[in-house]
Amino acid sequence: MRILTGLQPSGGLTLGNYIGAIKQMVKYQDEYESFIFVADLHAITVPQNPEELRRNIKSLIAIYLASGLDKDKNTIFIQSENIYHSNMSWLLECLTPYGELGRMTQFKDKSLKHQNFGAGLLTYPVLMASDILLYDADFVPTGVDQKQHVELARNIAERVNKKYGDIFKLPEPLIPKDGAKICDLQDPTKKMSKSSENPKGVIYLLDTEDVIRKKIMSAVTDSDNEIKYDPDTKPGISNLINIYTSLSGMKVEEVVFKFKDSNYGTFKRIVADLVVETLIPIQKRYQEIINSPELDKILDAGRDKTLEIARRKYLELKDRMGLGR
Ligand code: ATP
Ligand code: LTN
Repeated sequence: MRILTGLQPSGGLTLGNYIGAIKQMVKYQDEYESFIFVADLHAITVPQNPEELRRNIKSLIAIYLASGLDKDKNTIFIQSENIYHSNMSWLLECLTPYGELGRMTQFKDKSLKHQNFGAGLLTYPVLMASDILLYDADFVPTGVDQKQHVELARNIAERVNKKYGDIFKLPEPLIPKDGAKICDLQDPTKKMSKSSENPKGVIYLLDTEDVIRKKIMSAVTDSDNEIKYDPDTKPGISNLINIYTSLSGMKVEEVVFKFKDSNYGTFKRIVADLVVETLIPIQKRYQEIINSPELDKILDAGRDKTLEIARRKYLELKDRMGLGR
């Protein structure tokens, strides 16, 4: 079985991205044939600074590797280095009803946030469908926010298969059942997000140990000083329990039982220790990888392998549609 997934290189990955996306990829590499990429073409659907974008692309690859993605178990590549993603996207755009794209919730949200946005913001999910369908992915690991896009990819595949014969495999989203949503430390009713306005509520994967500890120690909690899991009435402490649970591999009930007699200060310190213990080794490996020639070798191999696979799929649809000679 094959999976394919990617993140956008929009800078400053958070502990939420690590727990919700990267840690899952590391788990899946032992269960599936994995294609992992950097969605840089998706990133330009909103304005980007070119130097910053290039730095973020490389940085994301180094984060993948430093977090434990094994180059021998995954095909790792950069989306824009494979021309067939955008070529395929054009073919699929012409086969996708305009109205269907306007109904995507992400488009509705993002088009309100940005002024004078480009047409790419609307066609974004078709490019995502191309990413998925080019590789016959069985499953697409992703957050709930992307479920609608994976469903669109499946609809596109069904439609194309009906019209031109069996070309595409029908993909399914793979959403972790126990996957906790990590919340902002200053506003625990909100998702921890890299585009947050208040960096104090967000743990960035490359934050120093000192900064990580300070942010966790000043996380907003309630005043009853009782370690209990109740996201509705105790969102702050429940968020810290979620962080501890996700990083330790323990169950929520086990964590609550273990710390039932601790006060908030002690529990925060223990959560901070675990976050530091998790992130510092990743940061060390990141520093070793970011400027190593190994990185280029991995990306060259990923590009060459995916060009071969994607080319075949693209030519198949192009041919069946009657394009070219
Ligand atoms: P933005 O601020 O640009 O919306 P983001 O940090 O919210 O970005 P995305 O780039 O939308 O993150 O997320 C990539 C993937 O990371 C998501 O599909 C989801 O799986 C995961 N993810 C992001 N934030 C969290 C979070 N707070 N908790 C759990 N998973 C998360
Ligand atoms: N839209 C996704 C990134 C993404 C993706 C994909 C994920 C682009 N193409 C294909 C899975 C499969 C996001 O913003 N998280």
